[in-house]
Amino acid sequence: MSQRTLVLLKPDAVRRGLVGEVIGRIERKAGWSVTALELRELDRGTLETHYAEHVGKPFYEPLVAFMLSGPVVALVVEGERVIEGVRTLAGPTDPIAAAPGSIRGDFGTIVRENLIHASDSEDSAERELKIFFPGRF
Ligand code: YYY
Ligand code: MG
Repeated sequence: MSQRTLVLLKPDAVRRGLVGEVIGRIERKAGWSVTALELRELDRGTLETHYAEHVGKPFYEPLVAFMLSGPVVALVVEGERVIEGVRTLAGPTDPIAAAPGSIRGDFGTIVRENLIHASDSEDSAERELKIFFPGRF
């Protein structure tokens, strides 16, 4: 089942020069391809929409400050079961709990600075693609 998912390489990944490494892992999965890609700075409104489910939680404001701390790379990835697949490549939210071999497990230590966002379901992917690439998906 071919799908599309929204991936964000967070400001820590950009600052640390891990963009190529992370995109490389995604690109090397058989049959997957990057079909849109842009380096950009986000704004509060976009983040409030994107992270609507987390507004009001204790980690929300520090999360937004972090996501505004530098540019992100937004990309669309297409391919077989890519929604679940990119989440598997990323690993669990807490990088210390993430297995070595996963992106978060290999490169992260702090929960907030966990390098990558990936849509968590078909509904999320559809919603998030519209936020980050309006009119294109
Ligand atoms: O989908 P995922 O990114 O793995 O985690 P979410 O539970 O949706 O949280 C979004 C984002 O918020 C997470 O990637 C880091 C941050 N965060 C945090 O800073 N502290 C927490 N206790 C939970 C999440
Ligand atoms: Mg999430």
